[in-house]
Amino acid sequence: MRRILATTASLICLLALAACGDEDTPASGSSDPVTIEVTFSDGTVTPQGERVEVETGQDVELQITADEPGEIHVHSTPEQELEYAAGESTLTIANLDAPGVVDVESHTLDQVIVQLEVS
Ligand SMILES: [Cu+2]
Repeated sequence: MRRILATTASLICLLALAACGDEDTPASGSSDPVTIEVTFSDGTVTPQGERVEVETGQDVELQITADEPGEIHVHSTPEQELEYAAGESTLTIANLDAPGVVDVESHTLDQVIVQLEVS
């Protein structure tokens, strides 16, 4: 009887492990960052105001291509200002710890690049 119970337990364990590795990543910051490609060119930015879903504690990586250097303003709490150079660079937005909508803006262009829906 005991042996059967033990076998059942390890079977459940295996199933749980398999399910875990599938899709649901924990929101503990150990998940991969969300990557967003951002292009600055001729005074405009792409994307513009696009909504992107992010989990609490998950980092966002902005892969920037720019024709001029500039600064990105992240309306998180506290706010973050991130500078980028002309050419290609990667900026990381971290510490998205509170649920809500966080605007990511270029004040140079006065445009909203993305809105992060942190949940
Ligand atoms: Cu701003």
